[in-house]
Amino acid sequence: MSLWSQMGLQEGTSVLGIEVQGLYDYSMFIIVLVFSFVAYFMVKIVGSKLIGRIYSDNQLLEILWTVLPFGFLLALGLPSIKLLYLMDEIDLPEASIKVVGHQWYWTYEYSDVRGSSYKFDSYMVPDSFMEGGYRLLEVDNRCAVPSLLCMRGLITSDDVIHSWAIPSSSIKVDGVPGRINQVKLCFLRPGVFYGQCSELCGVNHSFMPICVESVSVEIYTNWIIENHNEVLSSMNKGDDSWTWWGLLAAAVKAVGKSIYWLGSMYAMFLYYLFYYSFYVPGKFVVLSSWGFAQWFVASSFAFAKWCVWFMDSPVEAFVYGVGYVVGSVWSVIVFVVTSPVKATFWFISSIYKGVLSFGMFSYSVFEAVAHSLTSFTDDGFHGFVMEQLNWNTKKFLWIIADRYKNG
Ligand SMILES: [Cu+2]
Repeated sequence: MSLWSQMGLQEGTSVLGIEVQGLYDYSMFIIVLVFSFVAYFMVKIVGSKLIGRIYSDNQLLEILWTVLPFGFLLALGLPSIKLLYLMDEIDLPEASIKVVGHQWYWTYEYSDVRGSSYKFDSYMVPDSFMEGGYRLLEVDNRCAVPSLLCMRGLITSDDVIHSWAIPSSSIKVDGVPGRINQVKLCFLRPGVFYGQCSELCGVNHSFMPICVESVSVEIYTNWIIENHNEVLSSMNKGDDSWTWWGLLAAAVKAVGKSIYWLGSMYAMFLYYLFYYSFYVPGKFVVLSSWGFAQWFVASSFAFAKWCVWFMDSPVEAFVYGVGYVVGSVWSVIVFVVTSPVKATFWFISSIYKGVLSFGMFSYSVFEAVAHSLTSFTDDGFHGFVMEQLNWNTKKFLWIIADRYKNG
């Protein structure tokens, strides 16, 4: 959940949440770099009397300030579009949780798990009943979901439009009367996650919070079978005392921190510029041109050997060299003259192959760069999550099968 003086997004609690957090940090990274760069040059140019000499009719500068923003926009847009489409992805859910918005509370209905249909209302806990916990966020009955199990949320409304939102998991789905919207619910860890109704729905719009409790698959499955209510866990109250000295120290710390972060961001920018402009394509070039490199090394070695021979006995080596070159040229001429069709075919096919491999090469480089640009979590993390999901799905089905094997 959000806390006082929080600058960034909330810590992601689903794969999508982490990806969106990554996109936010990445976007802020680019935006702060561009903003500080432009601000610096604005101040510099406004205070200078010699701008005409450097900046007027500077063709290179004009090309640069057209091409660079284009690249930045592309770098901002591509990952954003990718995540936008990933948000609509449901995958294969194990069960559904129906969420119905009312004026002004939520109803959760668990009716997809075999043999159990369970429904309860979730109201905000008013101040007069609060015993610790978070004001305006705590509810009497939390929506229980399993962690690391793929679930589907079906969101609708009974009266006006509401919106079911959990920022830390990048979930925000409108509950529209007469329609059912779906969303993937897959929390990465057990915990309590908060949200609020995000579509203005009347006077008590601010007082219908969303509180999701993510529990382990075993607990969830047994709970849904038994239809037991979860007990509100007591929470610690935050310390909210402050002094002027503390405020001053915090301000000094914040200024120091911003200077430090700005410096490290420029260093990081240069690192990534090098990484994506040279390292990624360079690595690909080295790997793909291995065959050519082998041929080149072998030829160089042969040539060096010939050079040594030439120093030893120049006449013999020279005659051999001339003979070799003439022989090679002669064999090409003989090949072209004796079988012109074959030679033409070979020539055209080599050009075709060359163009094709160049195209493939450019495409692979583009793909490699695009993939590393648009993914904020690594493949190892995805593999780990998939492994856990598979294992939890098995557990979920085992527990249900075990409970119902005797009818
Ligand atoms: Cu609302």
